[in-house]
Amino acid sequence: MAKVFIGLGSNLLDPVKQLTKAIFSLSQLSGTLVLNISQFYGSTPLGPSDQPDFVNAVCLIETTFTPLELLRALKSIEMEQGRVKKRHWGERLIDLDILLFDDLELASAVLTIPHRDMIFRDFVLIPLLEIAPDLIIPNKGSVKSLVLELQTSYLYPLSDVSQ
Ligand code: ROI
Repeated sequence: MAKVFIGLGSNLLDPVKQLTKAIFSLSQLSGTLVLNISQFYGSTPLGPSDQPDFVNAVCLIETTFTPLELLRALKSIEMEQGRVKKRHWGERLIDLDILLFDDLELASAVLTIPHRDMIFRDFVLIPLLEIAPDLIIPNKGSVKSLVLELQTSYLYPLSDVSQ
């Protein structure tokens, strides 16, 4: 069984519902257990600012899938939920990213682990710190130090999300 951290994000059609639905779908995957879920955070968009705020979270699963099998499973959850990519760095119904897969380091055309941009993103690092305060990211350092290095954070308590 591999321990895998997954980043979740949505900024369309009731984002809280989209994240909740995606986490339920993860729990229904064969050979997969959802072990932990961070709080849901409101987050101003990285990318074009004329789009709704995001809701972001991170969850920890345990799975018998290989990285590529899991990637395929995440893509099919996104498709089932109706993921539509409107524009580059634009709004999305549900986005599921493999952040870390055990201590694996992998760089292929379709999948890079650890996730390439995770170390710069408050909406990944802060939820990750919440559920894995002592985590070390292969070749990138501790989540704690990466959070301290963040220049700015645009996360806010979910109760403030304007819908
Ligand atoms: N911005 C925020 N705040 N949260 C996201 O999950 C997110 N996802 C994206 C882009 C469009 C880059 N911006 C985001 O894919």
